[in-house]
Amino acid sequence: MSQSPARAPRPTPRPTPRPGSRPRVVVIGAGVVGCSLADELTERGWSDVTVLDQGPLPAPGGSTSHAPGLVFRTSPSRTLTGFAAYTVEKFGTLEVDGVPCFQPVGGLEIATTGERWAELHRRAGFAASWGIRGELVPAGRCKELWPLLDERKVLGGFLTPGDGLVRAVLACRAQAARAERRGARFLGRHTVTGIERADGRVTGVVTDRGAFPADHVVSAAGFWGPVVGRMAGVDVPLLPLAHQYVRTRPLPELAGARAEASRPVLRFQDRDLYFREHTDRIGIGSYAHRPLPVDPFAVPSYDEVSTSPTRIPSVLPFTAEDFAPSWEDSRWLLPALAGSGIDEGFNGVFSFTPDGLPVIGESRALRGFWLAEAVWVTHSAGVARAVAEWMVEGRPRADVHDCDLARFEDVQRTPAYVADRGTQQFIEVYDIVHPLQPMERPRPLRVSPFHSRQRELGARFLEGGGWERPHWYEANAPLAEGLALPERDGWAARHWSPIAAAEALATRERVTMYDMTPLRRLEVSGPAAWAFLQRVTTNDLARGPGTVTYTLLLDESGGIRSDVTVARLADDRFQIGANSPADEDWLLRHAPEDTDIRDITSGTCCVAVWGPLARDLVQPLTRDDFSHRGFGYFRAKRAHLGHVPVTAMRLSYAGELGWELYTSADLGLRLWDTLWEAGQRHGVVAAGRSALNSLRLEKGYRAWGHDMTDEHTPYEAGLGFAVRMDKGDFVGRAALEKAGEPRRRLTALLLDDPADVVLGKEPVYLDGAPAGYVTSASYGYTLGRCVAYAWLPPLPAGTAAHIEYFGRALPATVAEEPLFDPGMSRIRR
Ligand code: FAD
Ligand code: THG
Repeated sequence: MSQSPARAPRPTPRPTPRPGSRPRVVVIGAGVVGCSLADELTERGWSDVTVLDQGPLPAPGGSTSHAPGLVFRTSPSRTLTGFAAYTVEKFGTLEVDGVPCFQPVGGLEIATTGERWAELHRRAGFAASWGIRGELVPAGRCKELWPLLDERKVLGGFLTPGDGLVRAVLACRAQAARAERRGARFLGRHTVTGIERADGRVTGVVTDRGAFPADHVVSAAGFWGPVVGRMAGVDVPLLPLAHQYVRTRPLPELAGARAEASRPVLRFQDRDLYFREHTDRIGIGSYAHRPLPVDPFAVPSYDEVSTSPTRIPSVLPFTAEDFAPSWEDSRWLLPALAGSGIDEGFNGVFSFTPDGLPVIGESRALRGFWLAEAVWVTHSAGVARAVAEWMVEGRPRADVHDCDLARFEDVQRTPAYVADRGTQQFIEVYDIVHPLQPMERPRPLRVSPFHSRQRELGARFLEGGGWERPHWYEANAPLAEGLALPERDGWAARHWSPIAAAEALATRERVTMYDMTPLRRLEVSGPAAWAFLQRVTTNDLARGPGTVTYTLLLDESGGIRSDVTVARLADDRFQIGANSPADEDWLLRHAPEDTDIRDITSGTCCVAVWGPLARDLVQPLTRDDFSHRGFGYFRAKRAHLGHVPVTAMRLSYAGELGWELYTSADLGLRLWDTLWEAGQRHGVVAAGRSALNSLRLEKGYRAWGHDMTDEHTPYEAGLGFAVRMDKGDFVGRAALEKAGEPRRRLTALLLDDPADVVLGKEPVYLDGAPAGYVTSASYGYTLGRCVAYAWLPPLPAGTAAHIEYFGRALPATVAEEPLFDPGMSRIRR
């Protein structure tokens, strides 16, 4: 793993109801997550832990009870890879009665198509980026590792020696025993039926065998999460689906095998299959069948099913017809199976979320109620450690924002959305997914008031946060004719068009309109609003109404929670330009009672007019002064543009002259049309996010969640200019005071060859050794080179590096920032 710097853990901010004593914790669920959590909590001194499960221990009948336990650590998500790496590290040290909980047999993913072979190169890149050892191996080596393979079908494989098999029930026992020695209790056959609360805080749980008072309750209920969530009044966005697993009859080829498994766990993603050994049999898991959703509210209890053939609640009867094509595919790859057959099979249930990631964190509506759900065995120990740190120290030490319960928009928590997206995640589990690939359903979900105009202009929409977001407009195709752009490879050309280059250049040369409606807007108001914002941000807000300030939200240990703009619209009213729903969550958790925080995104809209002719476009529409003197950089003003009252803010994520223009949603179309008409004589064009991403990277503007997270301090991220240590105290200040010289920096790289393009998350090598990873990247159309930002040790400009892209080493050079317009001559005029 890339090392995160040791930061001082922050003391838990929540008052425990019984001062002086250890918090009482109830964990619901004794699967691999609940058991791991009890171990992690008690290790941190929280020994008053009670783990309750409705089923009998140690195998109470959840997904853990039958998981075949394959662990592949490599993932596009750095967070998930970190969770898995810790699981392997931890379970590798555990055993029960001399039987190890982890078998380090290695992992092997094979390709049978050219597209998959390329994808394995990309996955090898993720592994290198996140610090996982792995190598691409030829078909012959795959055959050596798995002699049953038909070598002629295989193009090559990706071998990760540190992966392997977890004995999940054993890992539960080992961790439960350790937790019990530290004081934890594990009680089987206790069904939680209610969550008790007072004053917005959890106070305990009710079971069929009595009540258990608690200061913290963690739902580690696996796919029953929504059921427990409902008891607490918390929407848990996960969908349980059944997934097929079979064991073959003994194979003569494996006769005499003594170990339970000795060959790498095998993935055949081209047909949605995976394989492991069970001594002389093969276990086969399939995601190839139709989605089989399960209603968690209708799952029978342990006792109801204990006499049925399936015996445990998380197992449904095997539907052989669904497995038939997978059996054919398995025989195609492993011809020895022809002489065998399926001995037993089942449809096992586990959780899928709208984005395929776990759901962890504390509910804001019910403090002290935590979720640790939709977690694979693979990630279980890592998730448990993060949740334990969060509970005990106030925050996880590693970045977990992509797993945070607070990441979901309201529209992403409806049962219909969860069902659509959860099903799609099942279908896509092993698919090759492009970083820009939009969801297919439900679309369109959220549209801005300009949607009809955008469609008329041939907008190519991708999706983010449920919003339809134009990436470029086909109407601008003529502008792209004759542009000399390097040819792109098929992958980099996906969800991209040369039209984006034309839109970016139009922003630098003339004037363009961007739909910024999806940019999250919060209104913060009240008599204490200023003091509150001053305390939770890094920049000095001691400026009057009409000012806009770029600033950071830090956590107590100095990590960047977000970067936002704060517009002071009146003495006690502010508009925040934010990044994700987690920002609102963060502010609400810190705000005093009398400060009102409202998300106004949905009822409002925003068009940005950017480019050297922006003033020529806007000024004739209004009597308000839009001159440089009358409307300075990073200022805000109420104004009238034609018939439309707007809030105008002079700033630009594109790094050009211009304004963000906000109005209410009902007037949005009128605003768009007004600007469009006025812009005709200036050659205005609509421009999309593809162009904007390029422009912001040329200008060095960071994107939170990609370029920096709470693992990074402002100084490491190159955002020290937004921190005013002399402004008085603020959240994170004390930690920054102690921060030493940065040991790594967010570094701008320019690719040497103007024809090369990378997309993000690729490993960066210095002197041939992995040294960091790309956070975001785009071709810079003004610069004529690809710009890539990367986390690297501090390096002087001019240092040579290379970026690995699908196995190719692309030369790149550390560049001086900002790459474009360092004198700010284009913005401040
Ligand atoms: P569970 O093990 O389901 O535990 C939740 C517990 O909560 C249950 O024991 C349940 O009884 C209890 N509970 C629920 N409601 C209540 C209540 N009201 N009161 C008291 N107790 C309650 N993952 C991998 O990493 N690798 C694999 O190879 C793999 N293969 C899989 C194969 C199959 C066929 C299946 C079905 C899953 C597989 N998984 C795999 C996924 C993995 O099994 C699960 O994600 C994981 O076990 C979930 O662990 P958990 O502790 O969250 O949930
Ligand atoms: N517009 C508004 N709010 C936002 C964004 C936006 N909030 C979230 C996100 N985007 C914040 N990101 C940035 C990044 C850079 C700048 C603005 C928002 C920016 N920086 C200048 C610079 O770095 O030179 C100015 C900094 C300064 O003067 O302090 O403009 O797009 N409303």
